[in-house]
Amino acid sequence: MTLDELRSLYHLPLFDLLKRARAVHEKHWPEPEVQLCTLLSIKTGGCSEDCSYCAQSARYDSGVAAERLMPRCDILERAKAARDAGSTRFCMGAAWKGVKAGSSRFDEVLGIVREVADLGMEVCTTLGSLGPDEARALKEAGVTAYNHNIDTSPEHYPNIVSTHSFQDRIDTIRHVQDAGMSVCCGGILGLGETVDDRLRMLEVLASFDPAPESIPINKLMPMPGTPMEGADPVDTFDLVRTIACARIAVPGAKVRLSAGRTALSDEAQALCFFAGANSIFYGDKLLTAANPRTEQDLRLLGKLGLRSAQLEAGAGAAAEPAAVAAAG
Ligand code: SAM
Ligand code: DTB
Ligand code: SF4
Repeated sequence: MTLDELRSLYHLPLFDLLKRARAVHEKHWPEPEVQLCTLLSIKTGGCSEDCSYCAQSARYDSGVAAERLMPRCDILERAKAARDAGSTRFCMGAAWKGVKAGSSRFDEVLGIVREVADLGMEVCTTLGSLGPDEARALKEAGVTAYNHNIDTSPEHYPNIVSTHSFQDRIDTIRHVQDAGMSVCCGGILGLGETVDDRLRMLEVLASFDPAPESIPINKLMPMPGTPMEGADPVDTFDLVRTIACARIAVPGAKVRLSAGRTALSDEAQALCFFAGANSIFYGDKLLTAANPRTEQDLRLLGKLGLRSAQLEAGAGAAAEPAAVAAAG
């Protein structure tokens, strides 16, 4: 889908855009289901990169302390709790520029992935940049999806990050695809970008081959001490329009309403689901920031008549996850 096509969609009267997005959504996602993914920061803070929105960069005085890699048994306990609470996907994040095959920390992560994969959820990791060897090793250990966002347009990216390039992000995504993992790739709204930047980001995502399996759309959570601390909040209708365009541009992707839900009312989130969002981060914490409480999310899904998506056959490695229905 081209930038011009995306522009003409984005600027439709809101209800016309929603009608178009809804038709695509119903064709590709006929079930009233929302995927629940749990995030865990397995290595927090102290990151060498300077992403201007991120509390985990060592360059900003955000109050997030640099920690070591979490012990394997603690991670497993959290993964089991996530599964028992109804998550079908467990995503482990590390505040690293990237990982290197042969390093002891990468070997440790591979061991952790093997054990989490045995729990029967989809396993996602987000560890920064990867080369082909690292991507193959993660795939072999049982990672089903790798999250690596492009975050904004190629044009705006250098205004946000100076320690790596947009092309570096694309190279990692290529290695993930070549290794046979699904790509989870999206971005953040609220970084001082224009509407065209958002649409350029979607144009790039829509051009991926294979298409991204999931597209997280984050609404900036302005973190104290970061350069984005005082950024203007994203207008909810802009968020909804962007989600609707993502749904139309990449019909088969799960569109994840990601960071920033604590600042959205139930009604705003309902509009996002209507526009095509069908996945959320589920659990009281994202990486360092707050997320709605699980009971609150189950209550909202129940009120909307949505239910948690179950694992597709073969998506997880082993046992069936504990089945949960969204609370009514
Ligand atoms: N270090 C890895 C990387 O950069 O890919 C993984 C972790 S990084 C925190 C994952 C994503 O979280 C970022 O690409 C960004 O989209 C999102 N993110 C980080 N801080 C955020 C914030 N303050 N508000 C909204 N989204 C944020
Ligand atoms: C993504 O797109 N959003 C998640 C996940 N991928 C790793 C992270 C959100 C982070 C929000 C800010 C924080 O917790 O520090
Ligand atoms: Fe590091 Fe990722 Fe945060 Fe950038 S977004 S500072 S790479 S943890």
